[in-house]
Amino acid sequence: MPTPITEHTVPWPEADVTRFTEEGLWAGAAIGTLLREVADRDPDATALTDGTGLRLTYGELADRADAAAVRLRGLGIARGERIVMQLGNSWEFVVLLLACLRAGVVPVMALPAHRRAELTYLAVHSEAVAIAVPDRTKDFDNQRLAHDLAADVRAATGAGWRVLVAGDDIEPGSVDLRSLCGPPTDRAGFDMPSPSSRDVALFLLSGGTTGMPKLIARTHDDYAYNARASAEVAGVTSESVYLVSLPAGHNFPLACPGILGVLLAGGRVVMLPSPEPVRAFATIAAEGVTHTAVVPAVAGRWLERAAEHGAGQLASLRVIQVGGARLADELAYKVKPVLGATLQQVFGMAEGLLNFTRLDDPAETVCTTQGRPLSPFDEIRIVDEQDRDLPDGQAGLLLTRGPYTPRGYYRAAEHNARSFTDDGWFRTGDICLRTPEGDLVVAGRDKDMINRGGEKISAEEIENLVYQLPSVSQVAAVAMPDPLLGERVCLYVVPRAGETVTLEEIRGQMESAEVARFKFPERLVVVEELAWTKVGKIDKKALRADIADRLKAELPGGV
Ligand code: J2J
Repeated sequence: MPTPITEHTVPWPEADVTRFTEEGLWAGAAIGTLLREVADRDPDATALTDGTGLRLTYGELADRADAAAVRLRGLGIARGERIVMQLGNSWEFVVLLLACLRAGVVPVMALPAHRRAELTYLAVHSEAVAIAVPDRTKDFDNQRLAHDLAADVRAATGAGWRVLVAGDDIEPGSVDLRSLCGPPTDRAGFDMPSPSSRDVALFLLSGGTTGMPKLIARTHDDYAYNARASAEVAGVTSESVYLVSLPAGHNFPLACPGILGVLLAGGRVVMLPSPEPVRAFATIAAEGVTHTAVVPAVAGRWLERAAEHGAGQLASLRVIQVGGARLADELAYKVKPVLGATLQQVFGMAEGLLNFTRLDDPAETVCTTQGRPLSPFDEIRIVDEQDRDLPDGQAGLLLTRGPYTPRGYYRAAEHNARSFTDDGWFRTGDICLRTPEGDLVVAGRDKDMINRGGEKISAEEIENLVYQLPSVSQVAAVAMPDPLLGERVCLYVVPRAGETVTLEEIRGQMESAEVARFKFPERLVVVEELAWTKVGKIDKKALRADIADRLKAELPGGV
């Protein structure tokens, strides 16, 4: 039997639980129960479409979720057990998610780009008993890989392993998700006990500065609040139509307000597999989309498309949220004039704290800051290296505590001692300053991570993989600036004496290690020695400056 989750989570202190509940932030109900209540109030309203003609009303969606919850139990997947979710942006994603939230089965939100290395780690670390995947994506056979993981997972956890597949090609031994998530076959009432509101609802993945992403256990209470409060600040109501085009398992499109916030408000969710502008614009026009969320790199592509072909298709779009990485002020100023929608900057993290610019903020605030905390109960400190508070206007390390920021990562006591202060403040690793109006500006980062267009890559993870090459003596992974994605992975390598190292070789190594492709380094700088700081650490700041200089010099007219 997998270990109960509670053995490895860090709960909020009881005094906070009481305060958040008494203040009405925490609803004291499971998310699945809250969604059932929304559905019962207006069962005929449309809840979910996917641009291909599928349309589910709230009644149909809730009935399917209930039926799927019972079917999960029928498969032997019990309350509190974990299931790795790696579905694309499809209706099955939503139904299975709601089924889990109803049954108390805990999804672990993998990303579509994850491959064997990440999926094995997630399954083993969470002691998952099942995985949900599409049959395939483009040229990749997700179903095959899901089955191939079985032996490793069983060996590590001793648990069973079910493979749930969405698609046309269901192999023997796979569970067909379309029928699992299909309409109920009998009218018998739903008989499953509701999970406790303080139970873990799902696991999100941390942006990652360590070897592998940490798991973040979000409870029903805190995550429902996260979603509902985000819906309010984004102006989402039952009239809203929200387009999901980022990977749906990411916190941003999942609950900020995302799928859950929009459904809890009685609005409509539209699932689209990718944010590619031609199809996204057509879907916005066809579905009357009012709200959506993108990363800065996508905002840039949408701005280009609209500048060339006009924004006529975006007439219904009222709010475009942009977050996940720093949006350049120049791009921010173009959003409203070119796309016609109000920009809302979102500076968030799967660990909790969310900052939003407000819809009625002056243009300067919207375009030059990353907003302010969502909740009046969010606490923020900006401190120096010794944890001393800094005055407004001065950049420092951002610490936070609050009603939807858990007090520790899952199963990571040692790491928690570094990432959280003794009194429960989370060290975000972001360097921010606060304006006199209370808005935050993200000025940098004090964590060893590369933010590739919103995809977070741990430098340590890449370095560990590269060290497996015998020709490598020393390696450092750093962010190099990129006009499209903001940052890409650049490697500095010192080869062993007499050896050579090439980028192809390194990428080949990553390929055979079966890690997600977005982590593959895109530039190699071979050096005789690395820069070191006075305390004997690799000087990544100097390396980042070095690659930025090299890139500048390569530009036409560069020095
Ligand atoms: C600068 N850096 C940002 C921003 C995130 C909403 C939006 C984003 C995320 C997310 C999220 C940034 N400007 N606007 O979960 O719900 C960087 C910071 C932060 C890290 C968190 C959400 N928005 N970042 O990106 O967990 O460095 O969450 O600490 O993936 O992304 O990454 P992640």
